Amino acid sequence: MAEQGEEVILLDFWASMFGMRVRIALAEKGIRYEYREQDLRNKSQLLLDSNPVHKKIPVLIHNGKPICESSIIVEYIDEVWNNNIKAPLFPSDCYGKARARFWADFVDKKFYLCGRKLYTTKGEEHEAARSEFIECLKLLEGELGDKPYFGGESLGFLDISFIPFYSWFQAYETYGNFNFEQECPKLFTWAKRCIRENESVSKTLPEMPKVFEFVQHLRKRFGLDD
Ligand code: GS8
Repeated sequence: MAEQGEEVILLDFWASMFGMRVRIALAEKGIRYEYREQDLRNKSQLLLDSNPVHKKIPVLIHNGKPICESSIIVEYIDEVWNNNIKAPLFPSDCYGKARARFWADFVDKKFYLCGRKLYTTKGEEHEAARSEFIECLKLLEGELGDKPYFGGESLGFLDISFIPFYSWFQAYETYGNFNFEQECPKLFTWAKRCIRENESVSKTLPEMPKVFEFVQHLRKRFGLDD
């Protein structure tokens, strides 16, 4: 729990998988904070001042000091509020840490971008993105192996980096025309487990149909649907 007199503010947007990472990490550590929903089409001065480089959410403002980039924020949270209730988010060995960071980086650089293409492109580009997306899922499933969580027995950094995307799966499945459970049964079971066993996750992830509706609006705005 944040110490008395500490001020923790989160600039976020409800459907953002990057923002969800931070919300899950804060919930894991039991930190009280002020949530400030941002209008990304009309950015607040606070957001522009807090993240002048990327001008993106999420931004965590801790005692007036902004921290940007979701993975960096999650690591910060793990380091600052390391006292108590829950185990650290990273494994204690350096190799395990490096591995968790590597795969989280893969989620950001490869998986996220392929996923976006499923609902923003058509034709050949879409077909290529679809194959690549399923390949990414299978690689992640390989990294999970037979473990309950990516880091072992409990929710850790890579789980937190990846599970927010689950709330986008109705959109991914619909526009990517595939079935997650059939393609990657172990990963599907992992997603269900993350939600079932962790209130930090179940309380953070929005309902899939709500995200799906949001994606439908995005497609209309991009001129992909009428
Ligand atoms: C990505 C944040 C991001 O894309 C992170 O924090 O991990 N690498 C960053 N934020 C989006 C909303 S989620 O799709 C955002 O703020 N977009 C506003 C914009 O691009 O103008």
